[in-house]
Amino acid sequence: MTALPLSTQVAIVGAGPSGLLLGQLLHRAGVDAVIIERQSANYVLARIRAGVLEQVTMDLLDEAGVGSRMHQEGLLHGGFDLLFRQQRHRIDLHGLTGGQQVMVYGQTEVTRDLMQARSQAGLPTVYDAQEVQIHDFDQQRPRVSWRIGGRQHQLQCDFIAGCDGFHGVCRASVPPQSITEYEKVYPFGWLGLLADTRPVHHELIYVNSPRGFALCSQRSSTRSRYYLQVPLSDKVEQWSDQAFWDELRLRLDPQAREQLHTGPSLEKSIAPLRSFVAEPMRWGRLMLAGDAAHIVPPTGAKGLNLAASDVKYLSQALIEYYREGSQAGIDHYSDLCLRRIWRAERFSWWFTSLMHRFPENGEIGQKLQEAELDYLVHSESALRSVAENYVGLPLDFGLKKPGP
Ligand code: RFL
Ligand code: PHB
Repeated sequence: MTALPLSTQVAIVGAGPSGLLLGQLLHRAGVDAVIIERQSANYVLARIRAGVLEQVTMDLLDEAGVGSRMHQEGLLHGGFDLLFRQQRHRIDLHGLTGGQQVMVYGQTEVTRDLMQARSQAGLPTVYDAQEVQIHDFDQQRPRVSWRIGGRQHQLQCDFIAGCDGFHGVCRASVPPQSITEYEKVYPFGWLGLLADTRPVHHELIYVNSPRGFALCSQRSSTRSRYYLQVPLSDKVEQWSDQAFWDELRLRLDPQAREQLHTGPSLEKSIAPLRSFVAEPMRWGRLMLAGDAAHIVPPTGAKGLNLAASDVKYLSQALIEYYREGSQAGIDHYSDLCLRRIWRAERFSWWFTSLMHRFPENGEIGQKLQEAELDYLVHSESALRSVAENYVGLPLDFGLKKPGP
């Protein structure tokens, strides 16, 4: 293992996709960084999460020099299906957006590619760090400390990048009076199942059924990922594989039901759904990126993509600081990110509201949802709006001034 320096330019807390991608972009620009992660590398790789990458994220992975396996093994999708009232309607992303597509390539694989590039370059990463704490980020020389076994460690730096996810230590270390948090917790979760079975369809199917939402996704032509809306009180142990497949079948249309291939699960877990934003995303020399600063419900497939765009803006700001001695990018970082984040928050909230069952909204809520779905699939403008949000906003969106 590479010897750990006592000081670095950027200390990155968290080795999820945000932290690893930031480390890689900084390395390619000659900026030094150390990553400190509380879990083991294998634990991080075992988490099954996102599956859909926007063009902006693909471009960023290319820029970081880690895109080649994604291009070989990932699946480009030019559309997806919406299923309601037993009928499927294709959203032609490619046609509606002037040729844009999304890439189906799992977060696990993105993380694996980034970890491999980092270890090949011999860059310092600390795994299994306990009691990680950040200090003095309102002063010139912040520090990060942690313990491994019985030994205490400390790293001095110019900046701390808080890439430690929703439950991390970085956002929690900011004085509460300096931060505003906006939050909505949804009254249900997603039960996910991964299996080595042929996907039911060559594109994704988002399902609004009387029994609740379902999603048919995939990781490859032989590996499927499915989700079911379940009450928050459900425990994963209550759901046998058979019970999952039976319930999924009940939420599909007759054709999909017939084509569904079932098999033993490789992984099964329940994720709660929330919308969350912390403002601002920078205090002194601490900058937050990714899930540390914001969460979207996964319906719009935006979480990992937002993390990637934060990291793009943050790496640019830090590189500008070291190359040109300019603080401007650091000063604008939070505002630049937040405009794009709120747009993605709105879309993810809207798509979640459209596709899930909300019994607490009563019969009128149900009727209004049905009317909105009906309008959507019969209006080219409405379809175009969904498509342009799903494929993602351009990176310079935050730079453009809001209109009059
Ligand atoms: P992560 O991935 O949570 O990584 C944070 C890392 O920080 C570590 N950590 C600490 N390290 C040191 N000290 C501490 N005190 C620490 N506390 C935590 C953690 O161990 C971890 O390794 O955040 P990051 O890097 O910002 O990445 C964000 C993405 O993981 C997330 O937004 C996406 O997975 C969201 N998401 C999706 N996003 C998409 O763009 N497209 C999708 O299709 C998509 N599908 C999903 C999703 C998330 C889901 N779940 C489980 C919430 C589907 C699901 C079901
Ligand atoms: C996934 O494959 O995990 C996935 C795909 C699309 C979403 C959410 C999750 O909207």
